[in-house]
Amino acid sequence: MKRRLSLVILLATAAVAQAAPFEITDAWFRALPGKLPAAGYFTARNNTPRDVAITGARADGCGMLMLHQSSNKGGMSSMDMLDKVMVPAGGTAVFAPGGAHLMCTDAKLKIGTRMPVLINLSDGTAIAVAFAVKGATGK
Ligand SMILES: [Cu+2]
Repeated sequence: MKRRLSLVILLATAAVAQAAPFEITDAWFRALPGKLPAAGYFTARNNTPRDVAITGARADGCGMLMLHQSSNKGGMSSMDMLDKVMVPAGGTAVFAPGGAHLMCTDAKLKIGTRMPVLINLSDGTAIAVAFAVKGATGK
C-alpha cells in the first residue's frame, strides 16, 4: 500500500514538472544602429508528438518581421526568405547567427528592454514571447 502511494506522488510530481507543449527560450534581438534591420534569435522546442512549423511572427516594434535564412555560398553571404521553419516532434529548431533568424525592419528597439513578439505556428496557435533587446555585440 505504501509503495502504491509513493508511485502516485511520483506521477503527480512528473505532471507538475511537465514542460509546455511548445517553448521558446533564449529569445533576443540584435539591435543595430540607424535604419539597419535587427535579427532575432531563439530556440524553439516542440514537446508534442507532432511536427509543428513556425510560419511567421509579428511585433509592434517592427515594420515587417520575416523568417530569414542566412547562407554562405562561395564566400558570398546572403539571406533568403522562408515561409516556415519546421520544429520536429520532440525536437528543437535553433535560430542563430549564420542560420535561420527573424528579420525586423524599421526596428523600434531599445537596448536593455524587452520586445513582445507573437510567433505563429502551423497548428493555428500563436505564442507570445518577450525578446531581450541587445546591442551589436550581443550584450
Ligand atoms: Cu535576415
